[in-house]
Order: sequence, then C-alpha cells, then structure tokens
Amino acid sequence: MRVLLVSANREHLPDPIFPLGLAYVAAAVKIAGHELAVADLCFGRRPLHDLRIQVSRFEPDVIGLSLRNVDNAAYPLTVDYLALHREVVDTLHDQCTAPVVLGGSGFSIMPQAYMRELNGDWGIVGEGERSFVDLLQALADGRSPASVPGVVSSEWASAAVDGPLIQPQRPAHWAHGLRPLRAPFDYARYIRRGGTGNVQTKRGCVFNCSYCTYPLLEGNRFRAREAADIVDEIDGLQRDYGSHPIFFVDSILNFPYGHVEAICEEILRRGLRLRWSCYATPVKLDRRQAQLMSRAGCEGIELGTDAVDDEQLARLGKSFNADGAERANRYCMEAGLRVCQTIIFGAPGETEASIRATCRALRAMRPTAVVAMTGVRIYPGTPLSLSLIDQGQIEGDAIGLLPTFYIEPAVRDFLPSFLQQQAYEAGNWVLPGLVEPIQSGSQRIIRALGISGPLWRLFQKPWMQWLYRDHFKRPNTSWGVPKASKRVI
Ligand code: B12
Ligand code: SF4
Repeated sequence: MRVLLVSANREHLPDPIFPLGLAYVAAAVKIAGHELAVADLCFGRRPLHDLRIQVSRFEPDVIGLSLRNVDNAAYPLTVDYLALHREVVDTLHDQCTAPVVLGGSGFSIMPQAYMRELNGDWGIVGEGERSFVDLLQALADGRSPASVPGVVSSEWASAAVDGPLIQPQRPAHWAHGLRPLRAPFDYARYIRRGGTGNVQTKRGCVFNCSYCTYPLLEGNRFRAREAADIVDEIDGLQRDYGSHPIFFVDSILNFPYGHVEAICEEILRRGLRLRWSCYATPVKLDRRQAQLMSRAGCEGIELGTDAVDDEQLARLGKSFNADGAERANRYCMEAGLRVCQTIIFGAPGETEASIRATCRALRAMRPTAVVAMTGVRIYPGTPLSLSLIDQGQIEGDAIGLLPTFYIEPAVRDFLPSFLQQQAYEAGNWVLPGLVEPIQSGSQRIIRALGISGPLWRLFQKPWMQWLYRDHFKRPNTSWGVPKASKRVI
C-alpha cells in the first residue's frame, strides 16, 4: 500500500521536537513492505499548501496522522492546537479519499473526543508500530480493522461514552529489531533548531502520581531495551549526524535502579563522549547514581519533584517525601549535574503554607532552574480526574479537548502574584503560562549561536538571570487572556 505519514506538530517552544513516535511507526511500515512517504509540518511557511501538493503527487492509499500535543498544558496563557489539527484533517479529506488514521500521544489521551471533533476514519490508541501495520493489512485484505487491538473506528467514536474497552498493544519487546526511521525526516534540522536529538530506552511507568498521563499512555510497568542496543543507537546517531546532545524521552530514566546505571556503564566502557539529559525521579536517586550519570555525560536532569512539602507530596501521590527530594537535589548538584526542579502549585489540598514551604525549600536547595506550573491540567482517566468526578466537582465528559485546569480555590487568588514575586527574586524560575523565559525569536538566535541542549541550563549564567528578570518589568501576565478558550475548576 502507499502510506503517507503526517506529523502535525508545529510547536517550536521550548524547542521543535523531532517526531520520534512517527519515526517508529514509519520503521514498522517500511519493514512490512509498504511504500512510504512522510510529511512533517513542523517547519515551512505554508505547511497546508505543501501538504496538498504532496498528497496529490503521492496519491496515498492510507494516511497516518500523528497528533502529539493537545495543548501546552500551561495556565493562564494556554496554547491550544485543536484548530491546527482540524485544518490538517480537513485538508487531507479535501485532497483525497484515503482513510485518515489518527494516532500519537495527544490523540491517545482523548481518542473519542478527537475522533468526533476531527472526523477521523480510524484511530489507534497507544503504540502504533503493530496496530498500524495490522490495520494496513486488514485494509489491504478488504477486512474491517475494527477488531485490531488498539484500533478505534468512527462508529465507536459516535457511540455512547461506555463503548467497548480499548486495549492498546504494549508488547514487552517493543524495540526488538526496530529502530526509529529518521532518514525520511529532516533530523539534522531538528538538531540545528532544537538543540537535542531524542532516544527512548524504555516504555511505561510504575508510579501512580495523581495528575499524570504517562502510565495511561505507556502502561504501568517498565519495558526496557538492552543497554548495548541503546548505546548502539546513540553512537550511530552521532556518526550519522555529527556530535549532538540527546534527550532520553523516558517518563523517568533513573528508575528502576540499575537501568540508567547499565546505560552509563556501557557509554563509559566504549569511551564515548556524549552529552545527554533526561527526566528523573528522586526515588532511589543516590550519590552513586548521580556521579555515574555525570561521568557518562549527563549535562542536565529534570527532577519531577512537584512539591517540597510532605503533605502535598502525599496528596500528589508521590512516592518520596520532602527530605528525599532535598537529598536527590543535593546528590545531583554535588555530582556536578545541572538540575531543573519541576514543580506543580495549586493541586488539590494546596495551602498557602504548603506553597511557602516548597518555595523556602527550593531557595535552600539552589537548583540550576525551577519550572513551576500554575494549576494542574486535568486529563481523562488519571487518579486526579477520577477523584474530582467522584466528588462531583466536574462531569466526566467535561474533561476533554477544552483545556481544563484545577487550581485549589483557597490559593487561587494568592498564587499567581506570589509565584511571580518568587520568580523575580530567584532569577532562575520559569513560569510557563505566566512569564515565558524565551520567545521564539530569541530561541532562534541562541540556537544560531551554536548553543545546544536544554535551554534551562542557561540559568546558571548570571546574564541569563538578569535578562529574564527584565521580563518582569513588563509581565505578560495575561490575566486578561481569553477565558472562553479554557476552564478552571
Ligand atoms: C519527552 C517529552 C518531552 C520533551 C521532548 C524532548 C525531545 N527532544 O524529544 C520536552 C520536555 C521538550 C517536551 C516538551 C513538550 N511536551 Co512533552 N512529552 C514528552 C514525553 C515524556 C515523551 C514523548 C516521546 O518522545 N515519547 C516516545 C515516542 C516513541 O512515543 P509517542 O510519541 O507517543 O509515539 C508512539 C504513539 O503515540 C504512537 N504514535 C505516534 N504517532 C503516531 C501516528 C500514527 C498514525 C499512529 C497510528 C500512531 C502514532 O506510536 C508511537 C510509537 O509507539 C511525553 C509523555 C509520554 N510519556 O508520552 C510528553 C508529552 C508528549 N508532552 C506533552 C506536552 C503538552 C508538551 C509541551 C506542549 C509542553 C509541556 N508541558 O512540556 C511541549 C511541546 C514541545 C513541542 N515542540 O512539541 C504532552 C502532550 C499531550 C498533551 N497533554 O497535550 C505529553 C503526552 C505529556 C502530557 N502532559 O500528557 N516533551
Ligand atoms: S509523574 Fe513521573 S513518576 Fe509519576 S507517574 Fe508520571 S512519569 Fe511516573
């Protein structure tokens, strides 16, 4: 079959992100023997025009459309990608009769809403490698793909909410014999513009943090690749595209204990000089782990701490306490790693006292940067949204594509200006949705100067703190930003 794979993501902040998931699907499609073309809408001034031309030239039998982001999950300056997604699907339907198959993380979080809203012909929830190839086979044989695990149909989407349960495919050895097919995309451009390449070493997360979608997307057990296979992939990337930093896209790289250690030891055994960064949890993060990561080229670690207050951590469903968070931060800093603390303010149960406690602790911890979210974006199926439905605070079908945030009523008025004051004083805080540290123009200049890697690392430089503080002189705080386009409960 002639298969066109389209990536709809045009977000360039914090960086343009190479469509790794679609590259995995592309690899599976190619191995299955289909004729393949890709359309990446990330760059280019007239993406829909270019897409139209490509569709009419290639004449696909089936189109796979990757929808990565629902919105930017930031409050109050929320960026919603639905209008773009709608335009892309309409363009595809106008241009040809090939069925459009929706997939990707954004789609998988709310498949029913997307199918209805975008008028997709088919959808695949979760991992696409096997399901998409099985769907292509069914279409080629003239069968309905409706019974393929993970596949949803337009009939399913229009049925009542409690339609048949979707069972995404989650093979244990998902990467066996499979490498993302980067060649048809412009990976080199992403490195130039985005600063980091991306590699996945395992799927899943065993934790159950109240607001988090990752276990829903990838399953709640870990399915890991062999260290040698991972390092082979990275080594190959450095040879093919020149030396460049890598971001490990795993939900958390440093858990279970032993996983990141094996990767680091393999990097050191081969004598590779790499630069990489990752998401990590404070759980079991000890001195040895931090030092090993540092020696193996880790230049920055984004610690999913969320709060530094015991009661608030318990309410968020975290598996560590404030002491654990402070210890993990200290071990990383002592090992020479740069640390970005990611924090969520305003989740259920938050009080002025817990906010102040977290801010005090962060001041004492002195991480390289802090990314602090105001409120929590609510997604279907998370422990948080289930409990809000249970308590009658929101209807189940109200949690969908309209960006909906929870901000604890007791701190709703106090939080934004307090956080801005903290950020102003600290000089190294990022408040997504409140005060952006960087605009796309400055981002392009920084990248053109050859600065690669996660941009939050720049906060170690006093000039960056000074520049960033300047933003507060004319805060964009947005208390007047469109209200109809989002909801707060
Ligand atoms: C790593 C990561 C980042 C890193 C990326 C670094 C890098 N260099 O790659 C950083 C920190 C920069 C980042 C930024 C953002 N991210 Co992010 N990120 C992730 C994360 C953890 C992993 C993404 C990934 O690469 N997965 C690995 C690949 C292989 O999986 P995949 O893309 O899902 O693809 C599989 C399936 O989805 C499916 N599939 C994909 N495409 C298609 C197409 C078809 C046709 C089919 C059939 C199937 C299919 O098959 C693939 C292979 O199995 C996810 C959460 C998660 N666990 O998924 C969030 C996630 C994707 N991010 C999200 C968001 C919101 C963002 C931001 C907008 C803001 C933010 N708050 O961080 C920005 C946007 C940046 C941009 N330019 O687009 C959301 C998107 C959904 C949503 N809620 O809107 C997610 C899901 C997290 C969440 N909150 O729920 N992110
Ligand atoms: S927040 Fe991190 S540790 Fe918690 S469930 Fe999500 S990915 Fe796992």
